[in-house]
Amino acid sequence: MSYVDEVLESVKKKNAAEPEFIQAVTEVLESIRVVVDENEEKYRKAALLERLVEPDRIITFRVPWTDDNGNVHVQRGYRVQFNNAIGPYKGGLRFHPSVYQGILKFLGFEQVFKNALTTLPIGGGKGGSDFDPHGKSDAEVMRFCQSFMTELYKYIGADVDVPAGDIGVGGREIGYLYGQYKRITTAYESILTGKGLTFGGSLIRTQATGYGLMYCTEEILKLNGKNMKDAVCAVSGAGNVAIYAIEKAQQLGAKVVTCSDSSGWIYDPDGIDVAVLKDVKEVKRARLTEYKAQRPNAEYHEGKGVWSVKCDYAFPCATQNELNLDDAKALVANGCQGVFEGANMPTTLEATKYLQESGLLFTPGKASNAGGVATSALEMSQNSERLSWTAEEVDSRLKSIMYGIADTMAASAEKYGMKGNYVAGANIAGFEKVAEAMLAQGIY
Ligand code: NDP
Ligand code: 2IT
Repeated sequence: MSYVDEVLESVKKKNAAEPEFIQAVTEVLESIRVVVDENEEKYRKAALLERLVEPDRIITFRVPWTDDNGNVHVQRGYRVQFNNAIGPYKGGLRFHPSVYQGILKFLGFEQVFKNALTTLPIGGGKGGSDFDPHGKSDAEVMRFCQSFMTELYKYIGADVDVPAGDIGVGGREIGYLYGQYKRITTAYESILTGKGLTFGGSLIRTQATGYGLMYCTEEILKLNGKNMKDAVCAVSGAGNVAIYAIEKAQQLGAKVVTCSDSSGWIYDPDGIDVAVLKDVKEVKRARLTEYKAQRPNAEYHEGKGVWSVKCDYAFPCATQNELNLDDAKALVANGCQGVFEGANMPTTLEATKYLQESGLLFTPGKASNAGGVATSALEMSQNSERLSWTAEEVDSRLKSIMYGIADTMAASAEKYGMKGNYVAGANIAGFEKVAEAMLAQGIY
């Protein structure tokens, strides 16, 4: 049996209750097969793949918090420190009721390769909790964040592990978490990114994932003789990534006609009004029915449906496995020419395969959404030199990092005879860097 198949089999056996982790590992190992086959003896001797698929450590802890009525609740908190071969662990915190160890292991694993692709010195990690911020008051969210950090602070550090936001964790949560770290330790350190602009945050970090997705897409389209001008786009999600993806797509001349949240979705034939969307989601923290109320021409539908709309390009920006085989078939039938992932692993393995075989352009989240973590690393740089850069400076660095990622994955795919297969290109390029660093540092 090949080395890849042996390790995959063992991962499936050992992690049977963690389907998302198995899915992420399968995608990566399948697409680095060519490189592994070429180096089988060297990698086997160092048990490189076995070490790559096992997190350095997983920390889990109890997070008790009190609601506004005085009732005590207990949540689970986690930090998965996956791999620090190329830099301190770096990756977001997710607060969502679906969070369990398997979700955070898949996200941490993806983060290792994503962070390698940014070219910046950051390793991979992820954390979070099954806490649901929806419908909670600011005071409840604050008490939860304080309790979460009271345990997490022991395991993080500016040169050790630097968390940031993800689903359910934005500027408000990062502020409360940072305040508690400072209160416990008295130290003013760069232990979180995505901080507010008045206390060490970086300009453009809020926009970075969505903007970066569009910069990466621009470059991939350019390599294929296409562009965003007048393209009709479908975006899912209505959170941090989706909002700024829509904003940048419109700046590039496209028309984005959809967005969604966990209750329903919007079709706005005139193009999504970003100012209204920001007011609904960032200020009021309301549902998309509120968007419809402010935009009478738009349609609101309950449930899922974004991928049924006719579009040139699609950008899944909500959550994992939100675009399945049926959705992929609908996109292809409607003439869609490209799917560019803003979320982490939003497309199922079979949908990805179908889209690629149907000749669509397809970029994996670990490449196309790397702008967020890249700008987090730029925030760390600014904190280290105790300076803040202008928005233009950060944006121009973000742009060149994203163009670079697009070019790197295109070149890697081509080098291994898989021209246009950006999934393979991204996984191979990320893997090669991490593998070299791990081999150089001995067995650990
Ligand atoms: P937010 O919490 O800001 O927004 C998430 C959006 O997706 C919301 O509209 C939410 O709807 C929707 N959503 C979440 N879970 C589900 C679900 N199970 N079913 C349907 N809709 C859902 O998160 P982000 O925008 O930050 O993250 C979105 C994706 O991008 C995630 O995959 C994340 O890992 C990834 N990502 C984020 C980065 C960042 O910097 N923030 C960087 C790189 C990737 P509702 O509010 O109703 O729950
Ligand atoms: O998935 C991701 O890359 C993020 N949620 C951002 C992580 C970070 O450290 O900025």
